[in-house]
Amino acid sequence: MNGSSSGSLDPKGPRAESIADTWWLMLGLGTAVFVLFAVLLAVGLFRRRREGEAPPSERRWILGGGVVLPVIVLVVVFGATIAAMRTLAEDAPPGALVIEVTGHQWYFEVAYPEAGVTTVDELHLPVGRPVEFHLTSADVIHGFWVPELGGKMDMLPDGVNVLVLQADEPGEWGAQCAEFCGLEHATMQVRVVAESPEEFAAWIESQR
Ligand SMILES: [Cu+2]
Repeated sequence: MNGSSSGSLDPKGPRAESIADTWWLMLGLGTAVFVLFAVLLAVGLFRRRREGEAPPSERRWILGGGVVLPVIVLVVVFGATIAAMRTLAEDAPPGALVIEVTGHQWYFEVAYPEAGVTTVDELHLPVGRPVEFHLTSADVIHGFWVPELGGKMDMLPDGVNVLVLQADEPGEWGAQCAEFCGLEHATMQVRVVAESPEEFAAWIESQR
C-alpha cells in the first residue's frame, strides 16, 4: 500500500463518502446502545431497591429493550443502507470517462479506449469527473477496490462489471487485488493517481 493511503474511512469521492457515512452511523448507534446497556447493568448491579418499592416491570423492560429498541435501530440502519446503495448503484452521467480494467495473474491492465492508451499497474483519473470502470478478468476472479473512492467489485472472467467512481480531490493511493487469485495475489497492486484534468490530459498524452 502507498504511504499516503488512508483507507475507506478517509473518503475522497461521493460514493466512498456514502459508504463511510453508513459506517459512522452504525458505529454511533452501536456505541450508544452499548453505553445505554452498560449504564443499565451498573444500575441493576449497584442500586438497592428502596423500602416498599415495587420490582420493575419485567414485561416493559423486555419489550422495550428486546423489541422496541432493536426495531428502531434496525429501521434506521436499514434506511441508511438503502440510501447508500441507491447512491452506489447510480449510472454514470453522460460524459463520464470510460476506463477498462482487466485483471491478470498477477497485474492490472488499465485501458483508456477513448485515448487508445493502455498501462499496467498504474491508473490515472481526472478529479471531479465521474469514471465508468469496466471490470473484467483474463483468467481467474480478481477484485477491484480503491477504498478511498468507493466500494469493491469482482472482476470476472466471463463478463464485464461496471463500477462508477469519482475522485473529488487529487491524491495517490495504492489499491490491492481484493480476491485471492493465486500465489502472487498479495503482490497484485495498482497505483491510483487522481489529478487535475490538465495533468491527466498531459499524462495521457505522455503515454501515447
Ligand atoms: Cu488478483
